[in-house]
This record gives sequence, structure tokens and C-alpha cells, in this order.
Amino acid sequence: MVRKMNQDRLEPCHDSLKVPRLPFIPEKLGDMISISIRVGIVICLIAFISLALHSSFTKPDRWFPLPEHLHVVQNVSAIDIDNSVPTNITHIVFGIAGSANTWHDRSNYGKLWWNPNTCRGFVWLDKRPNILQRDDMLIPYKISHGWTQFKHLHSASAVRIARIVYESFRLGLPNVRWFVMGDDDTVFFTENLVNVLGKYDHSQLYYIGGNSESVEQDLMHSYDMAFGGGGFAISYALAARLAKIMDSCLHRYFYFYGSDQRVWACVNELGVPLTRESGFHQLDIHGNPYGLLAAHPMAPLVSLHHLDQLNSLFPDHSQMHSLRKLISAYHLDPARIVQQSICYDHLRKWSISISWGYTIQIYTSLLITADLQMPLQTFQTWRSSSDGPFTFNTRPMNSDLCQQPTIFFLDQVRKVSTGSVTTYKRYVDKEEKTCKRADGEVQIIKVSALMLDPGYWKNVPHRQCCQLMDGGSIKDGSVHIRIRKCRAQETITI
Ligand SMILES: *[C@@H]1O[C@H](CO)[C@@H](O)[C@H](O)[C@H]1NC(C)=O
Ligand SMILES: CC(=O)N[C@H]1CO[C@H](CO)[C@@H](O)[C@@H]1O
Repeated sequence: MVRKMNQDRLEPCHDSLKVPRLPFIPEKLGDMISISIRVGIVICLIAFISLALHSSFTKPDRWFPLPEHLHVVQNVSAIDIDNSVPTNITHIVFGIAGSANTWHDRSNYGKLWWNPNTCRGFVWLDKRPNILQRDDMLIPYKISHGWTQFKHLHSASAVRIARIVYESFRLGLPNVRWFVMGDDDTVFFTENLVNVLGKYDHSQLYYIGGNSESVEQDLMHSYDMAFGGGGFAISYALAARLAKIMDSCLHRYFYFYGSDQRVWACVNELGVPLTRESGFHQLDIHGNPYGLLAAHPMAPLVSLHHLDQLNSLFPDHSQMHSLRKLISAYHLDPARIVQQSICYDHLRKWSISISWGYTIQIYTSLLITADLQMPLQTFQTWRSSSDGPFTFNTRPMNSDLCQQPTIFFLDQVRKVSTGSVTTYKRYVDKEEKTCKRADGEVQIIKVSALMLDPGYWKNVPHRQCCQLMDGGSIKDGSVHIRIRKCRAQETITI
């Protein structure tokens, strides 16, 4: 693994192949022309042989500078076609879009998820950064090259960032199956990313990601575009095809706005559609992402974005602290993080919704599963900060605090032999103290679960069931719930 700080790499020679011209003889005689063609061919041959001989004793690039796309084609041989080895983190090359000015602050996101022992890839910067602290450079950086030559209507950096996939490919790193693009404020959940990508054959043309949560954004850009901040994956095979057309393509789409839009347009020229994976989160929302993460779609959590523009995931904590907390649960059981389970206390007529590793809600009424799996709208749209529409249904959050569900947030995580025990602590809003709640006695919820097999997500998604232990008895303010596979005939019924 390359851990040293990466400097800009030397650009290969850009001169195009110079074709020797035939000596032009201005004679009108036909045979003179044919003679001159023959002479020309001989001269060409001599020139070719002598150059070839010469080049074998010198740096090849100097004499036969291949056009860049040929360099790239050569390296298709680098494709790792041994599908018998399951995809792992070392098969991914990350291309993170950064800029010298913001990298110092944004590098904090990288520190949350980048494991320098296993992750490969670079943050691509516009220029050399002022290195303030050594650990800013946990993710090695490279300086983008050749991007200033492109015409653009909006921002030059959109061109630069769109080219990251191309520049990453051109590095010719061995054993690459996927190129994963993200922003410097994207947090990846790499174990889940690996498992999601492992479902697909990297030697086929794949473009995998998610679109925006806000319909206004999808209308403005495209529903079938992978939004860059949520991150997207390009298979090696697609990257090889893209690399050949990238620069001409960027010239064609100079009038586009974003970098992800440019990549999308180029991918479209290759006839490749977006493969949607609902664990990629652009988080094009304002306000509190709580509702979304408390009722996550049935898919592994792959990424989160825009976190410094959203409320903290855990109230009364900084966003960084919140993320560290969420990630501590994620490390315990990656495939299960924020997965929802729903169960009922039929005796007390309560509904309980668990988002594992994050939060639990208790409703002191019986709500159907179809409602509970619908996110509470704790957020607004990205552009206009309106109440929708989103690309999924939402439930309104009652403005009367006392009518809202009781919320518990992750407090502690503990590994036990083959699973985990996570505890969730009742959250009391400062203004909420006066509410009389039927569930007021419950202060702590303890949840035990077996580790979710990462292979779980290779099957058709299926919610797991939960069950109140000890008949739902409350001991010292604490309730115990177990999450487990649903039994063969079991339904989640009021
Ligand atoms: C990942 O796969 C490679 C083969 O491409 C293998 O050599 C390596 O041991 C694997 N690494 C892990 C962490 O499984
Ligand atoms: C031109 C280029 O980038 N070539 C690379 C192709 O891949 C091999 C490794 O598989 C590299 O060693 C080359 O530098």
C-alpha cells in the first residue's frame, strides 16, 4: 500500500505521432508520382526501422509517445478476471474529489472511514495543499492534471472532478475491480460497499450508485444519474471504455453544471444505465436526517454525504462525535447498521421500531408496519427547503412534541460471542419535560442480536423480526428486545 505522500506524477509526453511526409515532387508525369510513392514508402520503412532500433536503446516514451488512450488500452490486461476470489476492499480504488483549500477541514471525514492498511486510492486536489498537520494526509493525494484545457460554462473544477475516474484508471494500478468516486465530505461504510459491489461482475459494464432524495434535484439533473456526493462505482470494464472517450466527451458536455452530470452523460454514450443501490446516500436534504436513518430502506448502508450541512445525527453531540458513535456500532455488525426491525407490545398496545445501531422509537399506539417503515419527515428538500416531494414517501412529524414517538438513541455497544448487545437511552428534549407519556417508565432499551451475515444482502432483502424478552417486563427502567430471523410463518402484525 502506498502510504507516502504522493506528489504530482510526471505527465507522459503529449506530442502526437508525427507521420513523415512523402517528399512532394511537382512533376506532372504519372510514373513520376508512382516512383515518388515507392520512394516514400522506402523512406518510411527506413525511418520506421531506424526509429524502432533507436527506441529500443532509449526511453520509449520519447520516441513513440503513444496517444493517452493507447496507454490506457494496454492496461486492460491489468483486469483481474479471477472471479473465484470474492471482491474485497483491496480491489477498489477510491477517487475522492477534494480541493486544496478545503482539504484540511474535510480530511476529518476521511479519518472516520479510511483504513490506511487496506484502502487504496487518492484525494485529487487542484493544487498542492498547505499541509497543516501530518494526519491531514491520511488519504494520499494527487494533483489533477490536464483539466484546465477544457472549455466550461460553469466551473472548471467540475471538469477536473469528472476526470478523476479517468486519471485513477490511467494510474494502471494492479488488481482493480472497481473505481469508487466520492466527495471529500462523503463517509463510506466500506464493508458494506465491498459487499454491494461483490454482487456484480466487474468485468461487465457497471455504473452503480443512487440519485437524489429531493425530486427537484432529480428533475433538474436526472433520475438515472448517480449523484457524486453519495458516491458511485464504475466497474473496471466500464472505466476502460470511459477512459477512451472521456476527454472528447468532456469537450462535448462543456455546458453541463456538475461533474457527476458529465460522467453520467459520458456513461450514457456507452449505453450503460444506472444500477441503483439504495444504500448510497447523497443526502440532498436540509434539517434532520433522523427520519431517513430511522427507517432506512432494506439495503446495506454504503455512504452518507452533506453531513456538515445537516443536524447532528445524535442531538447534543457534534456531527463528528455522532458519526464516531454510529461507526462504533457499524464496526460491531456492519451489515446490520441502521437496519429496521418492527415489533409490538400487544399487551400495552405499543409499537416499537428499531434502527439498529442508531435509534429506537416507541409509539404508545398500534401503527401498521407499512406506516412504521415510512420515514418521518424530519427534513426538507435540498434546493427549496420545502416539504417534498422526495423520491420516497414520508410521514409528517407531529408538531406537538407530546404526540411524537418516544425516541431512544444509541448509548453503548458491546460485542458478545456471536453477536452484540446495544443499549439505547431515552432522549428527552428540553421542551418535552412536561409531556405525560404512557411509556415514561422505560429509560433504557437493551437490544441483542446475532451478527448479520454479510452474505444476507446477496439474497432478496427481508426484514428481521424483533421480540420483547421477559414478556416485555420493565426492570429498573430497562426493557430487553431481541432481533432475530422471522420464523417461517411469522408476520409482523398488530
Ligand atoms: C483480496 O483479494 C486478493 C486477490 O485479488 C487476495 O490476494 C487478498 O488476500 C484478499 N484480501 C483480503 C483482505 O481478503
Ligand atoms: C501506462 C501504464 O499506466 N501502464 C501500467 C499498466 O499496468 C501495469 C501494472 O499492471 C503498470 O506497471 C504500468 O505502469
